Amino acid sequence: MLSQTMKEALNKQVLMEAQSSQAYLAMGSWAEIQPGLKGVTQFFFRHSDEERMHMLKLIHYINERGGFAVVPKLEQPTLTFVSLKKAFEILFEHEVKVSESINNLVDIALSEKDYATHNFLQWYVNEQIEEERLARECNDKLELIGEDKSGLYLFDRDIMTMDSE
Ligand code: OFO
Repeated sequence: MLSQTMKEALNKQVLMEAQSSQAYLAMGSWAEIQPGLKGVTQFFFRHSDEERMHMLKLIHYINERGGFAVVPKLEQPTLTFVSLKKAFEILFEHEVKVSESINNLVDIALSEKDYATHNFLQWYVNEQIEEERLARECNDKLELIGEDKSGLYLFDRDIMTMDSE
């Protein structure tokens, strides 16, 4: 059985995952209308789907442990980006915030001796290591590429096979 504090904290994470999904959906929609970003477009849409899966996992867990998962109201995410680099910077910063939030949940689980939730959260801890690594890698590559169009062409091609799963 989840404590009230744990229920609220997990529901906040549901919101965060839903916001992540929306944010990456918006990045996908933006990328889709840019010339030559087919790979990046797929990457953002796929990433958005993954975030929805992260949210669903939490929803099921909360409900299975005697809580009630609240489907949150969402704000409109950022819709346009000055550059692809900027979009990836935002993505990386967002993932760092998500990791902090997961760590905070782990802290709560430990302080409450809620070992089931602690165990459940380990999947998210590992996932965040992967997501941060991937986002950092994309940012590093885009930094190297700069304004080089052939570099961007290769980045767009390679990102189709670079994913967190
Ligand atoms: Fe749910 O991992 Fe990204 O945000």
